[in-house]
Amino acid sequence: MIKEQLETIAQVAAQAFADVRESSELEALRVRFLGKKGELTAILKQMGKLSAEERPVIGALANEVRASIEDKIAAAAAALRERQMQEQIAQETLDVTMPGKRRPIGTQHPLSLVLDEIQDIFIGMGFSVAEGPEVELDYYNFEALNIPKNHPARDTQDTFYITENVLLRSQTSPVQIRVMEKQKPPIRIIAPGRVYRSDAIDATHSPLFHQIEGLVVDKGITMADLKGTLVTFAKTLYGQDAVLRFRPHHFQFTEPSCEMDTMCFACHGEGCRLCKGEGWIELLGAGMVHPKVLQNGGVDPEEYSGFAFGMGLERLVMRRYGIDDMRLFYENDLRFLNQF
Ligand code: 2U9
Repeated sequence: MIKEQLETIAQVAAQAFADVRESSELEALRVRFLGKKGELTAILKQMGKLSAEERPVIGALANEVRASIEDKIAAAAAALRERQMQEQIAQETLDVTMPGKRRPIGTQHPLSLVLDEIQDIFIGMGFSVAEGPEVELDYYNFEALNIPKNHPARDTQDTFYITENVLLRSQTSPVQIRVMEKQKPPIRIIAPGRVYRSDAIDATHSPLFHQIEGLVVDKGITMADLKGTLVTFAKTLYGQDAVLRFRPHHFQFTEPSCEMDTMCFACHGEGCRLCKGEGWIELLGAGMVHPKVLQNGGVDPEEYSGFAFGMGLERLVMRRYGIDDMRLFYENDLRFLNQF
């Protein structure tokens, strides 16, 4: 009777271990046959009822069945491990012939591209880059620049006022005033950055745009230094064959003042759509720093002189790449940005 039970268990076990798919399944089978309440364990508990001559025979058979079940457990465990490893290898197999997943990499924004180029040119001429607050005091943005309260020049650039005396800077010139206050001449800096004017946004106007201004203050600085520096800048940016001219102009914070134009690269002065028929394209404004402005910066105009300049970055970049709508710079349309 026990003998048949043992043989049955051996067959059932052989069947059961044939297609073990999961280690949890294997553990369940081990418990089912060899566990405390296992089927083989249950039979072994009946050994006590056997006769003295039967016990060794059944005992040997029982050990055989146990050993065969343990072998099957070990074999099934090894098979499970092997299969899991194969699955893992299959999963991790890297088919090096597969084309790589091209990670979309960012590009430099066109404004940053040209700003870096312009900064490198001036750094190459010994300038350093100065920065300052975009939320500025009315004093630094206007009064220190010889634009007193209720001066008409204030209206030309309608300003974002936060309070009576706090505003969003409408040009980066306040940075230069702050530098003059802190640093004695010689001073040779450029001040790039965001500026704000409450213009309605359209293809050529934006309430936020970027400027690069510059300032040189030292003993004996003349208009010749201004022209030499700005011609060198323009010819480095646009090529040695760029044709440039200076036109008299007026700014509150420089005297004398001028604007510098380059001959239109498209029509070579004939006049076309790009230069609005002028034949010339305005690049920047400049001038000798007004003595009052030097004083406001704590610099003695009797001992020192200086020149300053300013340019709008967006306009330069639009001309460089033939972009006719400055809103493209701010709308983050990847179809536009990925071209750079
Ligand atoms: C100090 C003294 C003088 C900065 C200057 C310009 C001329 C100029 C325009 C360029 C295009 C503004 O964005 S724009 O419309 N700026 O033409 N800016 S001179 O003069 C200074 C600045 C600081 C202490």
